[in-house]
Amino acid sequence: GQAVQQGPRGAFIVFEGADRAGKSTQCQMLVEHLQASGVNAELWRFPDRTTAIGKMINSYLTSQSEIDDAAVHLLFSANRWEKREELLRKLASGTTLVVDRYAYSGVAFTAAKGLPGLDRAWCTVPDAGLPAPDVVFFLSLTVEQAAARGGYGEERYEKADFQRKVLDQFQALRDSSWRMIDASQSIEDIQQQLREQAAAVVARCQRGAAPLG
Ligand code: DGP
Ligand code: NA
Ligand code: NA
Repeated sequence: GQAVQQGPRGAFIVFEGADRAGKSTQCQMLVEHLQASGVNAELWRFPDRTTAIGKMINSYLTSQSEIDDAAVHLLFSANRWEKREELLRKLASGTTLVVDRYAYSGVAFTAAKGLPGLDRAWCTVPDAGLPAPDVVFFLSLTVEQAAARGGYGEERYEKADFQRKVLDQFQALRDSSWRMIDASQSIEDIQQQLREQAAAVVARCQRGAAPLG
């Protein structure tokens, strides 16, 4: 149903970056900090592997299944669309959402494949109309720095050459909502910067920010 807003809405905070940049750790810490500060906040992530569509995505990422590249792109997007109403409802009811990846990953990871027809313009279309975040924290880390941290995991996209292409795609997607965070700093230093910037965004929403684009 239609989201009915009664008080100030929550902030829609997205984390983006290549694999191994530390997004999940920082998201978790930020949500716990917000909650401890009295902010009603929840941690979300995309892909959400718990839904029927998310289970197909999980099977693809762990190489238990092969799915056509265009088709899996649409599944990742559908996984965001299927959460749209709940996302809007939560924000309208005053809950701040800290979201580990969103549509920027959707475009970057498919466009990085460099397949004919699946360029950035094509990749962007299915996500058009999803709510735009208030802020995107981009955790910036080179492939060499990620490798120095112990490297990548076993999932489909976790290869240095591919991650380099993903980073190139992310560069092209950067917009005015992005805040670049140097992810080579210590966990504590990164978290401190995130807390300061997140507090400003949450305060802006509490004062009555513009509706979500
Ligand atoms: P994560 O659970 O955040 O580690 O993400 C799993 C992997 O899926 C990771 O390599 C990033 C990639 N990914 C996240 N969102 C999308 C998307 O919308 N499309 C594609 N193609 N890949 C995505
Ligand atoms: Na990953
Ligand atoms: Na994800």
